[in-house]
Amino acid sequence: MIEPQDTRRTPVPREGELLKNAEIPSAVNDVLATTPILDIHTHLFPPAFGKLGLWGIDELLTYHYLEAEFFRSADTTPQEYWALSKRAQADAIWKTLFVENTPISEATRGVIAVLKAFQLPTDRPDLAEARSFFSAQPIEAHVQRVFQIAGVNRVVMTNDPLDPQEASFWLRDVASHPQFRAALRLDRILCNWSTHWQMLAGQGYRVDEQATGKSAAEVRRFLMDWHARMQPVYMAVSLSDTFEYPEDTAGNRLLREAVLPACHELDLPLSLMIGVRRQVNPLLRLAGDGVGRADLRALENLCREFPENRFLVSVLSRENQHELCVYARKFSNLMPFGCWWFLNNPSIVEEITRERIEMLGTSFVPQHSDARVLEQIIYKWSNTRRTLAHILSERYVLLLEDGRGVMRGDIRRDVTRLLHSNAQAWTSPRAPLSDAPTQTL
Ligand code: HDL
Ligand code: ZN
Repeated sequence: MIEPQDTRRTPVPREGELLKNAEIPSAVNDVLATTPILDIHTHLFPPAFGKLGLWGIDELLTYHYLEAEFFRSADTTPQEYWALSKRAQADAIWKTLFVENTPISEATRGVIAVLKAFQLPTDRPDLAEARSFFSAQPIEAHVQRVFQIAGVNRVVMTNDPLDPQEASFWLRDVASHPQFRAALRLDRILCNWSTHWQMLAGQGYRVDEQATGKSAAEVRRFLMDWHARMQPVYMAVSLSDTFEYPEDTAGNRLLREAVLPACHELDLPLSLMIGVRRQVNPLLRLAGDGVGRADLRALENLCREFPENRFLVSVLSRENQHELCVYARKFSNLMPFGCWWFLNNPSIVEEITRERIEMLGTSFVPQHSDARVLEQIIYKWSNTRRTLAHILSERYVLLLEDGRGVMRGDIRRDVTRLLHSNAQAWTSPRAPLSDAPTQTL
């Protein structure tokens, strides 16, 4: 049982002092509130990428999580909704989910938390005041303010070299931003080779539809070229729930003969995000994806066959979480990360985080925001701190009761590992043989 400490009368213990049971919750909260976060997976872009970087109230409200909820409560069909302007879509979502209904879902409450963070009213019948606030924000200063409120010091983007809109920025040598690091996303190559192989051929890479002959070597050359442009901190792919390895497919051939050797040569992890059922309802567009339980023996085979490669792994099905923890105990080249997408709800985050701590201690990355709109990192990370706070406090009280004292310094080391240094260690070049300083994230 944890008794809340009344901090008004008692001084805050120093880093090296043993904590009493009642001092643990406030120590945990203090440390969580002051530990900078490295957000290892987002869809955010810095201002230099123009309209690819989403921010402001209209983007917050037309988030695909909210669109999915909107279609359940509105008398608007998807076809009618998609014909509306972005502003009209945001107005419709605000009216349906925030005025005519109470915003108590995770995604609706998140928008409320963002408005509150900027001292904006949260109960207005329309968006006039919110719109005038956000439109008055100079974007670079706004980015700094959002990162500061969220307690985030770096984010990793999702960068698709075969997205013509995004590629045009990279090919114009877009300025890098110290708080936004790249991740080289490979879905079009590894999951949709038959649709996209001609894009590489058109750029001068000697590849063919079956990914035979020189194709693997040429895809590896493509990866090296884009590594030079983007300087990614990992490569990544989102895989369906039916992903099998080994299996004789073009994607698996390129995974084995191009991507994993390139990751090893560049000392980069490969992020595998497994369990999506793409477009179960295409009418909902980005909101149309679902989830399926995957066969994680594919992951087991990859970790065993490529012991020199590092795998950053997030799985989408709640039913796959426990086995992911067991695999992480078997393979130290496997780093579980995040409570992804449909799992990023406190009821499930709590269960996943508890079993990870029970089986892995602090050797995992508990969360990523997956933010698509800049200001989402504010609520996604305050929710994570809220969930982590009581789980960690309980662990420390259990440790005390089992016979080992806990100092604030222990908590700081543990929280830093969970929120920053595990991700940092896995996304920075490992120390080279020489003692030359390495570029860190
Ligand atoms: O594939 C991914 O990176 C997923 O996160 C999808 O982008 C998904 O649409 C999403 O935004 N989930 O939160
Ligand atoms: Zn994502």
